[in-house]
Amino acid sequence: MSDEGRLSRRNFIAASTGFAGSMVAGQAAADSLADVPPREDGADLSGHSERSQYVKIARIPEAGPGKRNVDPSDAINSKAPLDKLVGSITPTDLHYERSHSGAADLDPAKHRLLVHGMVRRPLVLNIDDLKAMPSMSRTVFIECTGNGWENWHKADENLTVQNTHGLVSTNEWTGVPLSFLVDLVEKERGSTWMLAEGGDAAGVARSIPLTDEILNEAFVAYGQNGEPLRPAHGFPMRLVMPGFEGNLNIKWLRRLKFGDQPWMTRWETARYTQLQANGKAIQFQLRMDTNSVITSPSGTMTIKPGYRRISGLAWSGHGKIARVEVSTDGAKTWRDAQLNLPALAKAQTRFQMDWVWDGKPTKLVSRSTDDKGNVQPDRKSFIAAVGTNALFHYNAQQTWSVDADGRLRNVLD
Ligand SMILES: Nc1nc2c(c(=O)[nH]1)N[C@H]1C(S)=C(S)[C@@H](COP(=O)(O)O)O[C@H]1N2
Ligand SMILES: [Mo]
Repeated sequence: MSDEGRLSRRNFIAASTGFAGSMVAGQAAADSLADVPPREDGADLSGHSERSQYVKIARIPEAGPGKRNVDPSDAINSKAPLDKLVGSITPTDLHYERSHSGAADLDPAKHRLLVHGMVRRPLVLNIDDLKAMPSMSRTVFIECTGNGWENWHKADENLTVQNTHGLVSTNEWTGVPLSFLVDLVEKERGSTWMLAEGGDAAGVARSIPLTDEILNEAFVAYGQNGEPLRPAHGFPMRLVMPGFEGNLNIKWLRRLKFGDQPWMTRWETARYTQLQANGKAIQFQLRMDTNSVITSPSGTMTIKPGYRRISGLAWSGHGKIARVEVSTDGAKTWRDAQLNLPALAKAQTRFQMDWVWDGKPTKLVSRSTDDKGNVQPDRKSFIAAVGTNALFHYNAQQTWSVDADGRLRNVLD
């Protein structure tokens, strides 16, 4: 065991048997089950299982930055409860959702995918055609470019980590590699762009540059965490674009068109462009940057002095998470957190660290580094570089303040 592990065990035992902790771990009264509740009868077996009645966990629909507690019919996205999740996989029904015109439930028997444009053999495929092709499975995060948009200008101190960071999730997706489809339709060499279009009313369509990375890694998914996609996530088929902005992961996929230049759809001209400090906008800022957040303890939670475990999630659209550092003194000093391995490329990685809180007001911050050397920026340098006109791709370090009563709040730094 590492020194850190040994330290952690000593702290845990000291805290739980002593003065400080909220924990109940203790020496067993006797060599018997006296302290352990009796066995209980079970419910009837069923077609599928529900969460425990003791577990309250749900997404929250929101209507945009600062627009909380809205009627679900006004919601534009529904955020994942990061504060209540453990490990690195998001349960399917809690994967965040962003749908521009609701969640269509398409009939797979009628659904078709057209693959055409600069190809020698245009094809129309149905779901059975896709399932007959060689498949791959990959665990990746999908993140909306709007994730973090709550904190561009000010920090509402009553936000939870679900409010600030709930537009990212990690699932295992199964489907057909884009490279297989490209070969199948015999894409022409001169085609360097691909249009992906959805079959929902919003008509979301994006131009995607066919870099080697994208040709090697993108896929058309029909499976999600071992079952068919859920309607909210694009049933019966969606594009998965590991590491790139959520909006490119086109749901209810009905068309892939190959060409030699971008189509300049309204989704990449009017929308999903980034207004810079100088008033000019950036187009096609497609990569999701290195990011992390402490999920426990986090905004609105209350802690007691003594031993506790800090835990959170880190991710990068560039590759694997190589390191996460945590500061418990407002970014003055940092310690390396432990990463729950394996850290998969372009997937969320859980980190944890032990901490003994002395009861004095302080600030908790995390900072991630990926295997390409990208370091998550602090807020001051991030804003200095990007300005505050922007809306998307916020990846500055998240700070939670802890006041003397142990209450955590969302603060800018
Ligand atoms: N057809 C279609 N595809 C879409 C969208 C949409 O509204 N329609 N939303 C996009 C956006 S903005 C994001 S962030 C992701 C969200 O995927 P999820 O809902 O599975 O989390 O899907 C993208 N693909
Ligand atoms: Mo998004």
